[in-house]
Amino acid sequence: MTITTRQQAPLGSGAGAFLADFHSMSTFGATAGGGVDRQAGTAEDGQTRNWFRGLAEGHGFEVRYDAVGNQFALLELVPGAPYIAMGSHLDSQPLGGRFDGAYGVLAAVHAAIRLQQRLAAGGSAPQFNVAVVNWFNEEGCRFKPSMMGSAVFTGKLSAEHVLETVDPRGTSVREALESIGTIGDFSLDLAAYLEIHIEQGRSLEDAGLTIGLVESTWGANKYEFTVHGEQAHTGATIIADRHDALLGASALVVAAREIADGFSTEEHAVITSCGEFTVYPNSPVVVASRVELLVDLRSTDAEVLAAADAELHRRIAAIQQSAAVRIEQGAQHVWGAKAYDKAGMSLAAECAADLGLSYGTVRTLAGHDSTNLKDLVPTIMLFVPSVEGISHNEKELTSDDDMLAGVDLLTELLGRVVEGAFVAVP
Ligand code: HGY
Ligand code: MN
Ligand code: MN
Repeated sequence: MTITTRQQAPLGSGAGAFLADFHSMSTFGATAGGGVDRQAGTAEDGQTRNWFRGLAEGHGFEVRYDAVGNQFALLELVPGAPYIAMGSHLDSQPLGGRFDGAYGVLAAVHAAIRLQQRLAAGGSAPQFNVAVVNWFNEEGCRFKPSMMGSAVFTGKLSAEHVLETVDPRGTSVREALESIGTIGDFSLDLAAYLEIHIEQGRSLEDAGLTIGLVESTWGANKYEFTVHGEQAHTGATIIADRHDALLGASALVVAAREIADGFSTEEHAVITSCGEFTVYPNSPVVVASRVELLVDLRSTDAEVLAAADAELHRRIAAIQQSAAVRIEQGAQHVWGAKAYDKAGMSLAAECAADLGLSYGTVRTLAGHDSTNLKDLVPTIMLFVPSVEGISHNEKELTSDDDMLAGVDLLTELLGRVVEGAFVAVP
């Protein structure tokens, strides 16, 4: 891996250590295609968590876990004071990229280490403690819903419900966390939250910017549907007698795309997809009895999203008739199009300007742990560019220079936040 220097942050500021750690971290669950596969609560997730624990403990942090496996690396600077937390997630999608989430956790711990070194060298007095958090199961692939650990932390889901949630093989979150030994009873007194993440889109790259200041989330509605049909012989059953669950489910997938095309305006796009689709019994000679699928709808505008959602439900009623199936709606996971803290964005902009980094405002299409945290405490969300916007893909890439610029910015921002520039000590 090559280490490049930039004018704003010459080597010696820990750039080499960051890149070496990023390289080491990326070996856990490494895939042949250059990505990682470490779904929440798997052995590979456990290995990455243990590695992160060793890194943090090696720098004098204390590592603790809460009831749903959120991992906290604590740097106590002011005994008894609340914490400024920074973090993201170390779990990945199946055949995911090396940067999604993991970059943010590593950037956060390096920012905290740099702050620790600055404070040891003298300077201003901190008013807060610092925690680096690896939130459990942000990705939501093995266990649904996504952003699970941060949802419990912010009171949106109960720990009991989450611990009983099972993966497709029937293993519960509790069993998975116990098997990797990362479950505890810690709770954190939190004052503010900072997160840095790769953009996972192409707007920063297209604009030639290094830093995105996230001004708001897109709204998202994710639905689990089960299409019920009746198992039959694919050859011997006449069409009129069929209740083909696969036909109904396919119509639903096509309807979702048509809704995205039909409801997007120049101002407010609608994005829909179906990323999970399971056919039963999935035999070449059997008309499907059941299909389980997950459809998501997203938009920047709450009214547009509501209109798209209403249309989806109209289409479902029509598909039930035309395909002679029954469509049942199960769990849903919804978050709103909501703004991040404006004062936090201004503070991050000041820091970026002082470091000579180019920046602009962006909205986040993807959900992040900060999507939950911002509803609990003042939150600042930052992006660095993704090459060609590729994400949830082994080819996901962010340049070394951009990663290092993000660590520099997070360090600067953390230093000011810990001095009281964002939130006051209660
Ligand atoms: O955007 C998502 O759906 C995921 O939670 N990151
Ligand atoms: Mn992520
Ligand atoms: Mn992701």
